[in-house]
Amino acid sequence: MTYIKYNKDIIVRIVLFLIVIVFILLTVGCSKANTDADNKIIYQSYINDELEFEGELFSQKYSYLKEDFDIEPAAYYYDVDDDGESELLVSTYYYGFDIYDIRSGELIMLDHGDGTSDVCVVFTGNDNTYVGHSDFSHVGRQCLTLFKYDSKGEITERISINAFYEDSENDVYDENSEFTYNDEEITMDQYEEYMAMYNSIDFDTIEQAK
Ligand SMILES: [Ca+2]
Ligand SMILES: [Ca+2]
Repeated sequence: MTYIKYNKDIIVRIVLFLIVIVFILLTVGCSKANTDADNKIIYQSYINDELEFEGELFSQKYSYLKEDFDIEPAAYYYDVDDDGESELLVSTYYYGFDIYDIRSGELIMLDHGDGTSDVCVVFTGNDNTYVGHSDFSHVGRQCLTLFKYDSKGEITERISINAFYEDSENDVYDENSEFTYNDEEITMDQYEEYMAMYNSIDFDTIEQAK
């Protein structure tokens, strides 16, 4: 009898233990999903002009798109910092994207472009996602700096890949141009290899925020 009771006790304990484990897993899973959904509610409130960012409504901040270029602001969701939650990307047309994140329930700007020599776009490569700051539209140079953000908004990795060819008559680089990777000189082949490793994300394939 003692043996059977002992076994029953063990079985009851194992069942209780499994119930607790399943409960914890479900709670963690749900809270993760909720956080992303909660964040999207905040992003959507901003897009809908129900929430200000730094004292400005979405329609005010991006009104120049309609006024100057006759286009509506395009907004997207993408996990820029690989934390499993979407960030909000708003196209600024000329300077790439304004990238918003949520920190303790507050809308913050994670990163943004700063002129045509500092265009903010999202890149992927090496199984990572990066915020890229690029200058591809000026004569004599092709500059790209990639920043890897963590979930707290800290930069954990910086990669810079540059080509300089100011003396070029037809504005293309060749073997004699200057190439750098993280400020170290590299060859043209190495430059092209590094550039092939990282690609800007295709906005036709990612979730649009409406
Ligand atoms: Ca994220
Ligand atoms: Ca985030």
